[in-house]
Amino acid sequence: ERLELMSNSAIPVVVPDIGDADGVEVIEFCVQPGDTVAVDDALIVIESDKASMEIQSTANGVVESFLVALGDVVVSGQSVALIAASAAGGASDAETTAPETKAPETKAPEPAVPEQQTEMVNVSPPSAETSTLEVRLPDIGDAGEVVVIELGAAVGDSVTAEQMLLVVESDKASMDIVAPSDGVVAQLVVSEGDSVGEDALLAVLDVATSSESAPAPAATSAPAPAATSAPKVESAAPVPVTDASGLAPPPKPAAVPAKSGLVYAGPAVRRMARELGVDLPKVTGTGARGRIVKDDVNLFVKSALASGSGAAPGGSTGAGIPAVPEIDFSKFGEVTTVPMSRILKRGAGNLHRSWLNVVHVTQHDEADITELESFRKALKPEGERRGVKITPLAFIAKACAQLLVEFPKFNASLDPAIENLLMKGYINIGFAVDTPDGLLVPVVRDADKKGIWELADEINELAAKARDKKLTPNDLQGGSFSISSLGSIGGTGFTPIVNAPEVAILGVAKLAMKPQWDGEKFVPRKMLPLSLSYDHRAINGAEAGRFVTQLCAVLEDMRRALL
Ligand code: CAO
Repeated sequence: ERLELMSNSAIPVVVPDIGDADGVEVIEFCVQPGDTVAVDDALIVIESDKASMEIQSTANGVVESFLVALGDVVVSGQSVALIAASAAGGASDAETTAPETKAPETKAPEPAVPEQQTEMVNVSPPSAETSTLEVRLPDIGDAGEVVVIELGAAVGDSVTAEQMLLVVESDKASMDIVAPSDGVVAQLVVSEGDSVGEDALLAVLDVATSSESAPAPAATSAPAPAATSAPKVESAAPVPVTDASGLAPPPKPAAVPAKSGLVYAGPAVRRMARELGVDLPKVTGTGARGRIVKDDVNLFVKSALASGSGAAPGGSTGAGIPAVPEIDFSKFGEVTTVPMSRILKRGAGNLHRSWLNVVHVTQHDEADITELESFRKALKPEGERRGVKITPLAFIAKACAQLLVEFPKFNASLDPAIENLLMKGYINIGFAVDTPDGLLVPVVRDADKKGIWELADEINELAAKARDKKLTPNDLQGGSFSISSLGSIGGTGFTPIVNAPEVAILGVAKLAMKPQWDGEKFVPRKMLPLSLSYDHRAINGAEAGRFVTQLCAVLEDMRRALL
């Protein structure tokens, strides 16, 4: 039926000779119907569990339609797409016919194994426990010669059956060459960049023949016996797709080396990654079955550049974080651009850095501050006389300072190597101040040595300076613990972001009158929600639980701050 729909000028693109594979899956469409393509442009990617291949256009023109869907199993010679050839750029006869008639290029003569390497193959002498197994390049269809683009194992490595040993690539396909059995790599006959043809000797494995002992690593220094003396246990040449279905699932991660065995990418993507210096195992694949597509590599490079860590970041922070797509919001309505203030921009950078570095956990609790609130209200007239406004924050800061003496880890920092805790002999509490220009965190120094009046006075003064843009750098430095209070605004709780390199921050939400069970009946109590975010690398959950429980106890009865 589909063929009936073909227009006269439509040129079918067929699956080329794919070696021994009797069926592989369509995993990606590289273009859409209607797209203009040129000869050799990738149209579709097909993949088995060991090889992937791009099917390229055989004509210049426009993609009229695809004759297969994602997930379809295809075979050699099957038509997969129709190209409406442009007048100027039709395909040649040879290109439009099925590959059976497209004479495959003469197979590469005997594999390009240099003489010296041939000798090396035989240096692993048979022993009572081991024998050798040759790994040769399987039938590669009409690819001619392929290039070794990646080595996944080194001489002396123990490998398991099906583990990737190396990856070869033609201009259209890449293929994992896997170990045919468990063993030890005795020889790697090829290096990255070598061109090899079908049946070329690639590697030699020492394979245990005794069930008791694993094969010893290759004895490369052993004298080389005659070639015929190395018994060939079996035909070791793996083939691209030998599964009955041809649709075996991707190899299990455990069976492949971490370096490259998890990489699912077509030849064009591999080439692109090599050109850009991108380490493909670090790229998250968004294609079918986690396959890496060109967009993934682009995104990886973009975000690596955005984080200032280069295209091939060696695990530096921020690498590989997918960039948020840029959207033209004006498509949806009016948009006005408002420059961010310097404070906002700097705050954003600090918050992002903390967010990415700190292993955040937040411990929540509620403190019964009914008595504390009565006490605070009772102090108000005195506060007016002193000219000091006294809010719950001064008491919370006092209680925290007390707790930080008791739990010094919450006042510490991690050293950059994450090998030591840097314990501080001072307790300086920063508190978040909301200003029209953004968030500022001035610091009350030596909070543990100050009384409530002094703390309240200093908090008011620093908050006023923050709002009046009068804070000095000194006011903003040296904090060892932070408090973020949204109590005057509202909310039942929130998860504050640790102000790294500090390791803990207390979030305070709005107190609420709540029924509490006093053992006999429910009584109305003023409950203050507290949320302690902490860096789990420095502090464990039990410690955080104890800290917050004790903090509640102190706030419930401030006399404890004297103990
Ligand atoms: N529950 C109920 N009421 C509270 C409260 C709480 N947890 N905390 C404060 N209040 C009350 C105060 O008692 C005061 O009322 P009274 O005058 O009747 O006593 C009123 O709310 C206003 O307090 P305030 O805001 O003037 O003072 P404060 O000490 O509570 O807060 C400051 C000072 C600077 C922390 C605050 O002004 C501020 O900027 N908060 C925002 C902090 C912020 O943006 N955090 C988020 C940062 S992102 O993590």
